[in-house]
Amino acid sequence: MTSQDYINKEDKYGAHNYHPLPVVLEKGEGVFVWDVEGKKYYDFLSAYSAVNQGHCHPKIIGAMTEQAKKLTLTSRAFYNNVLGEFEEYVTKYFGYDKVLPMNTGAEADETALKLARKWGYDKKGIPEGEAKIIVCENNFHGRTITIISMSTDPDAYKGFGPYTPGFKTIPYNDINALKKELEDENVAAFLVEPIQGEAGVFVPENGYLKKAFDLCKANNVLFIADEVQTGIARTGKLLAVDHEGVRPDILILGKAISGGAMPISAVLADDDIMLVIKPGEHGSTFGGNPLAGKVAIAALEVVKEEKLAENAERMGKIFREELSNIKSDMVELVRGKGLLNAMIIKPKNGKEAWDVCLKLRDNGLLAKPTHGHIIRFAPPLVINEEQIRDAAKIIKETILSF
Ligand code: IF1
Repeated sequence: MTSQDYINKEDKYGAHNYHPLPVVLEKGEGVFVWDVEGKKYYDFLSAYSAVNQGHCHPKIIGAMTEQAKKLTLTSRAFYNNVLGEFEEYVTKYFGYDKVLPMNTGAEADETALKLARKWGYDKKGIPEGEAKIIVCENNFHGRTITIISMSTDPDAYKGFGPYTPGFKTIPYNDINALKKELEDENVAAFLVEPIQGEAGVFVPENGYLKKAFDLCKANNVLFIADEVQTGIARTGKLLAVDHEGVRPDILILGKAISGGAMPISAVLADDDIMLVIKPGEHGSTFGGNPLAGKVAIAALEVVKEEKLAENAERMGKIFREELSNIKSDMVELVRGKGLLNAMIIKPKNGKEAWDVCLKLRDNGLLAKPTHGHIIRFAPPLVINEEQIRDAAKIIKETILSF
């Protein structure tokens, strides 16, 4: 079968809820992926920052294979010998009392919303059913109906109403707007991405997260960081909030907590927040399964052992430096932190970001535009200097070919 055969099959039998770049992958190793014709590519998306440790990392796959032969799932109806080990490991790793394990990022965000509302009623004394949660414009927290109810992107919410109430939207990176909304006694929490990924890698001004956190504390409001995309060393620190020394009241993790081996997400908080959810009030069939536990421990060990945060910091600097040397009127600007970067493309002769990504594919590098004119560049954090410079060269030559 050729790539087109695979594409046709997906088109015929699969829902049309995506518009993928036309490339059909069948193998991944480290920073590279291969298509069904054997062509090799640099993966500069890393499954939206889920494959930070590199494709099919031997340590992660080894842990997965070993556990898969023993016990994959018990459900939470019973205990198992892995969940406690994972819970101790991950809470000590990030410095929280407790963790609530889920599967996808959206489920973790939903869990955080439920925790915040329940905390608002039980601990802050907000009248039942009146809790408000503040979110930012251009946010992306997942695809469930409650999460798209918080979205300002019509592509995310149009046609899916009625929407979940109880959310207030403010501009990102605007402390005064937050300050004003916090005057409302019924606000339980502020949910924010430390860097807005989907919006196009918007890095807020230095100090924004710290000021926001301090304002929340001054108003007895929970600060919730969605680090599903920015966490796990992607921005050059273990967490993006670490750049400002902020410790969120609720921390949301997903994606690379499993190294891309399987869906694993987690919500971390201290006892005074986490224990407002009582037995039987929340959960999921696969949440905290033994296979996920072993995979997550291995994936997090790799981050430390291979110093992926430090590497992301160093390689990110080299990458932005290389890209800033591209002399082309197609490149409006390059921005990012660590190895979460984006290039804003100015259309030229009718060619835009999508066309650049098609040409990048032909030249052996995979990336995908977001919001039409922004190309996100996010390789696995295991990338080395020779590879990052080689990739930058491909990007430069591709841009200059227009
Ligand atoms: C798709 C976007 C990125 C996330 C943050 C929660 C979630 C995500 C900050 C939900 C997920 C994914 C979803 C994926 C593409 C990708 C994405 F383009 F959709 F917006 F990364 F920017 N919080 N982001 O980024 O996690 O439920 O997906 O596990 O929907 O195509 P999930």
